[in-house]
Amino acid sequence: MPDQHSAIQQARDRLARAGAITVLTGAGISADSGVPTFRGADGLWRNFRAEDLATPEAFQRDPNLVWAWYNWRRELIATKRPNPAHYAVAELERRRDCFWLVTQNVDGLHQAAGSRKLSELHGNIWKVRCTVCEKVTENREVPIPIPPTCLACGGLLRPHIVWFGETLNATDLDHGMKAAASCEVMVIIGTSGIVYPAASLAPLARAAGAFVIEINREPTPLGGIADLSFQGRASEVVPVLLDFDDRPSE
Ligand code: BJW
Ligand code: ZN
Repeated sequence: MPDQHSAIQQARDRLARAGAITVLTGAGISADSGVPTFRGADGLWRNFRAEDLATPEAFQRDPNLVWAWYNWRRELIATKRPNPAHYAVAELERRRDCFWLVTQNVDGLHQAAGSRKLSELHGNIWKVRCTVCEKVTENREVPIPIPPTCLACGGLLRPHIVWFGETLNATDLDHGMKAAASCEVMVIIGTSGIVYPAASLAPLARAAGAFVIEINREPTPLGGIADLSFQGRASEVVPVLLDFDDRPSE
């Protein structure tokens, strides 16, 4: 691994020369905005069991409990704002014709920062879906009355989120896979890289010849396939890396 200064230079250079860039983000990019991650010392799974709250079986068993948890998270996220890493990613999109953001996050902070070309692989906490007619609607009520019901058919609403054991939206996953397989540089920010199929996008990009840059506060399994790994806070490292000169160097 090169020293920090030349690694930054190398990353910027690769980004400046890349025709197509794909960014993959996870909960770590929103951690500096105050949104809890899932794993790790302060992660949600420290105090809550995923099996009790983030599976279709849990919702079937006790929808009100699951909704109470989502209300708590909606209340928390509603007070949070994008941080410099979200803004840097949005700025990169504006400067590039061939750009795609694949996020596992459900908090909507990328859109709040201005990102538009994105796939939300795991859904969005500000959308609800009817369990009967399957209509998806935006819903920003905080708290949402429990149990929430569909205005169209009266059915029970659920969060429009991909829980464990559920398949991802085929269009979003397809778009994410194509963006991974066709990019020249992939930038991975703040994901533990253990939840599939999202975790397979980095090796997919690498196998297709992409240069892979990882930014994370801690080492992850994805470090093994990254060409450059930066250990640090997303809000500090990402703006530095993405602040490159667009003119390609000789
Ligand atoms: C910072 C930082 C700072 C912190 N700066 N960095 C193949 C093999 C094995 C298992 C499977 C497989 N295929 C499917 C599975 C099963 C399962 C799975 O992957 N399980 C693994 C846990 C092993 N996958 C699924 O069930 C998926 N469905 C599917 O594949 O369907 C077909 C199928 C089903 C069953 C079997 C086989 C096939 C669906 C996955 C849905 C994930 N949903 C959640 C939603 C939770 C509820 C909610 O949000 O309301 O999505 S789980 C949770 O994890 C959430 C996240 O998007 C996702 C990823 O987490 P992420 O973003 O990486 O966060 P963390 O917390 O893990 O990591 C944060 C990182 O940030 C850390 O590295 C920190 O160091 C770092 N960090 N501060 C920079 N300031
Ligand atoms: Zn309905």
